[in-house]
Amino acid sequence: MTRVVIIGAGPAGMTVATLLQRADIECVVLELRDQTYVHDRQRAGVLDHHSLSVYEEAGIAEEIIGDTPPDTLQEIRMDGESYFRDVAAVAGRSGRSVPQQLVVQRLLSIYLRNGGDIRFEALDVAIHDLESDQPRVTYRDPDGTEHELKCAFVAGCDGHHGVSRRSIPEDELTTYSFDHGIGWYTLLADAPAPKYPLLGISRHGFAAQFSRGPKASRFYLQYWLEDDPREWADEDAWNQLRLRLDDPDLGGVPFTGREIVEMRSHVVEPMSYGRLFLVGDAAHIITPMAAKGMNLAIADAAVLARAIIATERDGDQEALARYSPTCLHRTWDYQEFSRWFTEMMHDSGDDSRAGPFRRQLARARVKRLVTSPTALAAFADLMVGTALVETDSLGMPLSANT
Ligand code: FAS
Repeated sequence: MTRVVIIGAGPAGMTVATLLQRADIECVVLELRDQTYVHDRQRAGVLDHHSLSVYEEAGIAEEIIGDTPPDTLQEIRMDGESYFRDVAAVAGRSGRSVPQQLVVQRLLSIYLRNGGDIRFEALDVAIHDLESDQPRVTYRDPDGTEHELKCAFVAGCDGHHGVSRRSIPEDELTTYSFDHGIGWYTLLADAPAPKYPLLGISRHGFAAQFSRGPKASRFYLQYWLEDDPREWADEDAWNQLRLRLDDPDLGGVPFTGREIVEMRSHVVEPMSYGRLFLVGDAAHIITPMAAKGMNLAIADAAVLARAIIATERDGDQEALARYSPTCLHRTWDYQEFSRWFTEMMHDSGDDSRAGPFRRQLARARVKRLVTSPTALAAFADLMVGTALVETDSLGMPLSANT
């Protein structure tokens, strides 16, 4: 019998599937969309050090990373000045700028190469009998044939709009959400990648430029929610990028991708119900400011895979009971960091919302970050990716600082 049904083939789903496959635990992945969609969907762009260690432990890091060099410096541009921070050197470890679609493509190819079972275009997925020790998952394939899978565990890796979280009775969940009141207009272009990840603070608002491979860049432009940047002419968007990144020669090529990301944060507790475990965006949404979305999904996936392996191999039920508190400990740590970073980078530019006093506070934070080694060390530790803190089933860190 299939031991684990995994719903969703994003970074969370494909990480759980690949780790369980390498432990010979039989699993099936059900994905709503077709293979091309999953293969080509562009989102995040950074694997932090902890995510790399998850793939190293599984012996697949080389294939996931490919020839991407370690991340080193980051550049902040403010008032015509450039500040470089070598977060990798300060933290003594580094991440890699591997685009999310490459991470998913490579996990998929490892999983399929080793005979993994994945069913694309699985429609109307529904989860049943979650309180029993043998939940069932039903779905329909594109020609209408109904299917039912019995299993021991369900991994809900189907993102924020998936079916898994909605399968849990509402009164069993506590939902936390926060609206940052801003959005990012994200733009892809075949514009040469910046030498280092670039963040721009200006009176016109925040902007950023990240590599998406040697010949492509992903740009982020802050916008206010009453505006719709999709109505902007490309040249207006380029003008804003030139102004905010302080680079008059930038761009002028057509954009190849446009998306808006409204900055909302969202966490549900607990991240498990009966035999269903919520993983990644199915349980939490985080602003892309600190590039933690994909990395939280991979961290959850690793904790769940380890717990299922411990249960299946050693009958250790405790591991699964610690899944939700351990992942929530990390989620709230990164939510706090992302809010701190989002506030600093957005309030220090245009003060039309935060007001002049908060603008000065945010600028003081930037100046502390680029002048105080202690502040930079604390920032680098979180930015590069902290080691996982295991907690007990009540959420208390098992190795709290004494
Ligand atoms: P995903 O959403 O990636 O994957 C869920 C999968 O489940 C999808 O393949 C979906 O098709 C499938 N699915 C959904 N419903 C289903 C159902 N009912 N049945 C079966 N399958 C179902 N993070 C960053 O750090 N930097 C960024 O630049 C960045 N940009 C982003 C841009 C956008 C537009 C979005 C939405 C997110 C972005 N993120 C970014 C965050 C992103 O990286 C997520 O955190 C990451 O994709 C989470 O991975 P998963 O939890 O696997 O969910």
